[in-house]
Amino acid sequence: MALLDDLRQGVIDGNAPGTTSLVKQALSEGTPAEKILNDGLISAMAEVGRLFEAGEYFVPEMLVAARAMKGGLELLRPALAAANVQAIGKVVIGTVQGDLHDIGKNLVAIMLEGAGFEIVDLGSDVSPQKFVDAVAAHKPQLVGMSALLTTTMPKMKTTLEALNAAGVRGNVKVMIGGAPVTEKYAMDIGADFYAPDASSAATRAKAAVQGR
Ligand code: B1M
Repeated sequence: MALLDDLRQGVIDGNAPGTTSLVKQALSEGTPAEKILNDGLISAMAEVGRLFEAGEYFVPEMLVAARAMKGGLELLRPALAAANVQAIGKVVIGTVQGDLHDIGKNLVAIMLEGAGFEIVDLGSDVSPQKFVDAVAAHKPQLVGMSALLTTTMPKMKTTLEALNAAGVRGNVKVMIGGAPVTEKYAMDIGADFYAPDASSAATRAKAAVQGR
């Protein structure tokens, strides 16, 4: 569809005003939010990653593309989180220490919100101690950790160890995810489960807190 192609290109080009106006247009034309997200925004970020790997894009280009994507994502938030169901539990979520990538984590938070979770979003670059403090303060049923860098994945293990050391690990289920993370890694470090994307994160989180 031409409009979603233009939207995808707008994100790749880092055109934030163009991205927001095309998302608004797509929504007003009745395009489903999931389609705008997948075919426009997410698909664009995959291309940005490819351009970065190919040496055609550098950090500044990734950054402006990410800003454009975030603006579009905010407009989709109400439609994506529209389930409007009663709270089924609380999640403390964050991107692990040393890692600034927060778009995927934000998307997971939106889908969890849509599945009925109350969200405590700690942001990005979250230290193990900050996760521990948030679990103690908010008493969630679930902790979600995101990592996009192979170099920051080990912080997931460190955070699990910190939760253990603080004596709060037994009170929560821990879900992990992010592009380099795998099911096997989740099992190896002692997380409860892994989710490959935002919608499966919501389904699996719901099943985990409801004991299914
Ligand atoms: Co960076 N970056 N980046 N970057 N960046 C990647 C991740 C990279 C794959 C690019 C590449 O080389 N192709 C590469 C990592 C290589 C590796 O370690 N394997 C990389 C690199 C190297 C870097 C720097 C080191 C670059 C540098 O400085 N030389 C640097 C690191 C900074 C740091 O964090 N300390 C860096 C910086 C940045 C920006 C700041 C410029 C920007 C981030 C802006 C922001 O997030 N606010 C950025 C971006 C935008 C990317 C790419 C292009 C896009 C990431 C993204 O938003 N994807 C990325 C390339 C790529 O992924 N193709 C790349 C869209 C998002 C919707 O998908 O985050 O995968 P994703 O989330 C998905 C799933 O993974 C899953 O669900 C989400 C939705 O379906 N998921 C979860 C995510 N978290 C989950 C948690 C869960 C469950 C599922 O449970 C809790």
